[in-house]
Formats: sequence, C-alpha cells, structure tokens
Amino acid sequence: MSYGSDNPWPPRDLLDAHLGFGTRCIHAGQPAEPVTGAVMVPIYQTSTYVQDGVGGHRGYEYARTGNPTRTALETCLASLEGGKHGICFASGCAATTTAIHLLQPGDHVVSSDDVYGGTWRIFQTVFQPLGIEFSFVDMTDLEATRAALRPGKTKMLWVETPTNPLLKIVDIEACAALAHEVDAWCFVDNTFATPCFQNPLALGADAVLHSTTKYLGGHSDVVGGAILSNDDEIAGNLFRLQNSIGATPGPQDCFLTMRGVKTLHLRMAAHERGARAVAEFLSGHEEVDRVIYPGLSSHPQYEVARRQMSGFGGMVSFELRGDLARAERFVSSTRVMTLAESLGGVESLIELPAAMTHASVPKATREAIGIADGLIRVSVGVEEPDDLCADLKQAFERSR
Ligand code: P1T
Repeated sequence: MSYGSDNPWPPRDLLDAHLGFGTRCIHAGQPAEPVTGAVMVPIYQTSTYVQDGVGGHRGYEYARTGNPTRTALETCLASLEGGKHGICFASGCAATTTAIHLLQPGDHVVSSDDVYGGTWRIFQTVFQPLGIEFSFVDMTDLEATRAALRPGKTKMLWVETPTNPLLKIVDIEACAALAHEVDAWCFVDNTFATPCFQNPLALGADAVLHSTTKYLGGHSDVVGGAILSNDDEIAGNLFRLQNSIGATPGPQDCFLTMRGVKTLHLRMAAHERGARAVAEFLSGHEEVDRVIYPGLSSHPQYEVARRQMSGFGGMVSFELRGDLARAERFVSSTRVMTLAESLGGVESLIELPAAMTHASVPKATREAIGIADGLIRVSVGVEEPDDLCADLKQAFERSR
C-alpha cells in the first residue's frame, strides 16, 4: 500500500524491530542520505519536485503530499510506538482534528473527561456543532465508561493517559476491549507518557496520538503532532486526510523534532528522576494539600500505572493550601522554573491549568472534573533535582 507518494527514500519499511528503544530513537527511519552521505536527514526545503515527464515523478510530487524529512520523522515515530504507519501533522491539535475527521455526523465519541483543554475545545466547539457527539467520562471508572457507550453509534474511545492536568491513569487494555466490544476504535493520546514509558498499540489501542511539541521535540522550540497505527484502514484514511486537509508540518520542524527524539530515552529518565524528587519534596510540605504523581504509592491508580507504564513520567500536579491569589503568587515566584504553558522540554515549566492551559474549559466543567482553581502543574525538566526543590522552597517563602 502506498500513501500519497510512493517515495524511494528514505524507505518507510521498518527493519529495526530487533533494536532497542534508545537505538531506534537515534536511527529509526534515518539511513544516511544516498547522494552525499549526509548522516543527518537533510531539511528538504522545497514545495515541489521536478517531473521527468508528465506524471513521471521520483516519489515526491508536492510537499503537502510528501517530503523526505517528514517521511523520516513519520517512520521514526512509527518505530518507537511499535506501529507500521506514522502520519505527522502541524500540531497536536491538527492531529486530533484530522483524527476526528475519520468520523461522520451522527457518530458518537466517548472521551476522557480530563483531557487537554484544547482537545476539549476541538470536540465541543468544532465537531459537536457539525453533528458528532461527545460524552466525557472519568475513564478510571470502567463501569461509567461502559455505560457511556452507545452500541452502533459510538465509533471511538478517546483515551488520554496520564490525563492533563490531573494525571489520572486510565487502563488502556480495558478501554481498548470496551471499544472493540461495540466495534469502535480506541485512540490514545500518549503525549504525557511518550513511547519511552508506554506503548498503547501493544495494549490493544488502534492508534496513538502525540503532541510532538512536548517530550518528543523536547526543547520547547517546535510545534507538531503525530498519529501512529498498525491498522491499514485507519492509516490509509489518515494519509488521505493529511493530504486533503493539509495541516502538515514543514521540513525544518520535522528535522528539529527528529533531532529531539534522538535523546528521548536519556531525557525521560532524567525527567522522571526530577519529577520523583519534586513529588517527594512537595508530599512532605505542610502547605500542600494534595500531590499527584503516578509514581507515588498514594496515587489512586498507582497499580494500573505500574502495570501499563515502564516509567511514571515527568509531570507533577499539586494543590496548594490557600486561595487562588496565593497560587498565582506561587507560580510567579519560582526562579528556575518558568511560568509558561506547554510541557516536556528540558527546562521546568510551571502553570495554573484553570487560568492557562484549561481556561477554555468552563469553570463548572472544570470543577466537576476536579480541576481546582488553585491546582498547579509542573513539567519537571532535566535540571538538577536539588535546584528544583530549592526553587520550590524559596517560592513557598516568597509567595506567603
Ligand atoms: O499544542 P499542540 O501541539 O497542538 O498539542 C495539543 C495537545 C494534545 N494533547 C495533549 C495531551 C496536550 O497536552 C496538548 C497540548 N498541551 C499543552 C499545550 C499544555 O500546556 O498542556
């Protein structure tokens, strides 16, 4: 099966399943370029490709349809998720939007309630008015998830795990089984865990989505998205939609993402080390009401996390004692951690979801989900853990 362009280079076939994860981060999809021997996949900064005669192209016709730098990234990410097919997009939201275009008016989606605010906004304000229905449920409650299914109408389960920002852990294997009982697809947003710590396809998911803006890019310098799948029908339709809708990434962005991915395995280990230190520091603090980190045995789904993840990730959320003003002062008081949206970069970022990343979710909905106004989310970077804990300590003092 060929998609868009029947490109000769770089090859899409994956011959690397025997290689370890870290080796694939560096090499998957990226053989040396055959003309010059360039070790790094070049940035093919072109919008179109010469044809030797009408229709006689060399695998690439037009850069929305295909670009060799993008092909390499798509192949690399597919390899990391254990998928046959990789399809890249201009952003995580572009990937989500394109995925929902697989559905028709009248179809129904059951989604995790605690999803990224922008995902919620796409579902509620873009697709709901076009006739696709969404039910939001706490997917840690499998009975509630089952009850939300409408056999014959439900075509997709949209699972985000760990969730953003409450870091709930959803049982992927159980949700994929529920989806398949009603002949629906199970899509998993794996942005927070990354393929380094969680492989949804191996747990039965039909497709995996990433905001590559986050850990995969890893350096807060590029926006992108990807969907990986083993299902020929899903992938064929996504390639068609990728070309038709056209929310594709440019070659420079693909290059930066691929360069970031080369150190994914190293960075994730450091993110996790820092996150554990921060979570333990906060757990012992008298001014903190609740610390949420999947790697703490106090986490409600700790056992599920241990079963389906090989690491607990770099995200920590917590509730500070005191009012919203105190929380605002706190996130403005850190000196090493930067007050900013986004996550997954080498630098630590701190934010208030209710006022920032999840401001597009109405307050009543946020409260029903459990996102308190004073909830603070930290994307723990790869700085020295001691410096991060010292930074939080001085922020407690400065924000009192
Ligand atoms: O920002 P973009 O690349 O379009 O990705 C959207 C997206 C999708 N899925 C998850 C789980 C996400 O966290 C995001 C983006 N999130 C943020 C910008 C944030 O700060 O939470």
